[in-house]
Amino acid sequence: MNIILRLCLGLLTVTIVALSAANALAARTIRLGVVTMPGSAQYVCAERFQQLVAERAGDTLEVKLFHSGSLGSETDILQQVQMNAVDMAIITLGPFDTFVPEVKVISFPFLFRDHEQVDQLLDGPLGDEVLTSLERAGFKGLAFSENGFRNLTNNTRPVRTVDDVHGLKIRVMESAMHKELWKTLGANPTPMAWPIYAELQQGTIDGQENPLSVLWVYKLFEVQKYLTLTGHVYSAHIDIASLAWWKTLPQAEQELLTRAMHDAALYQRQWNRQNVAGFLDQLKGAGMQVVSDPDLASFKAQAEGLKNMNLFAEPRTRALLEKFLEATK
Ligand code: EAX
Repeated sequence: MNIILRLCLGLLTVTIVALSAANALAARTIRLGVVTMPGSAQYVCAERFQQLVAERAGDTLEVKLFHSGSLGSETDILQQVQMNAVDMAIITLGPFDTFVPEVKVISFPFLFRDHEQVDQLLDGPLGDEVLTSLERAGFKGLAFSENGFRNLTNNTRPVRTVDDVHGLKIRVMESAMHKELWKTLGANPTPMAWPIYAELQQGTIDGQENPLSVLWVYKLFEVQKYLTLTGHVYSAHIDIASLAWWKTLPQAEQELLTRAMHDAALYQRQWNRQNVAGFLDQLKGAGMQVVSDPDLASFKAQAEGLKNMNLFAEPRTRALLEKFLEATK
């Protein structure tokens, strides 16, 4: 054989061997989306998950994080997960209710007594029932991490009783349940995607409601004067995968990812809870005026009305609400 041809064949063989070795070594990329930025509650969970997957399967799987609105709003991310343009996501529970109505039950106002009760129910059969229900919309539900208990802030007046809410323009998540809740409490709610700093600054809205970590991380204390510790809704995140994508994974990978997300969620909930008191001190230090003991009975009495609204009329939603109300009695 001609020497040149032989050299060429040799080179080709070396290239093919090198390419297939590289292929075997290259980890497959999992695309995971959160709407919020580094340091936020969603991101802390995502980052921990990324770390755990690297430790446990770093030579086969690699998690790439998309954050800070780079994929659009939480509703946009959910749509991308449905279509498997994104593989996984950590999303605040609110926007899920337009995809699967019964998930809103977890956000029912004043449902949970404390974190212990949250963990007991969400990590038990009722939580599993919610995770499974997501499959109807093309999501594989893996675990619950959290935003935390939500509190009201506004620029108009200190809110001490539900009467003080009257007429306030409050931004709510893209969720039917949150909109209805604030209407019932007497506010004028406007659904808007996250983030909302500019709208608060410009005065398009008077207030908003979110857990303390969000007020701190997104510097909302710069554009909001009054904070009331209402704790009106426990705001979970649901940590999901695209069901279509999930079904293509070998069982061992499904198990590894489920465990990693579960561990990340437990870690993140502890992180969130340990930091609540610190965030409150920092918000006070930054000049927010805090009403720490509002008349919650007045809020609860009015929020009760939600139970009998159309929001919960759909049979599966009704049945799940009854179960959660019974379990938290
Ligand atoms: O974490 O849109 C919201 O109010 C959410 O709480 C947001 O994810 C901030």
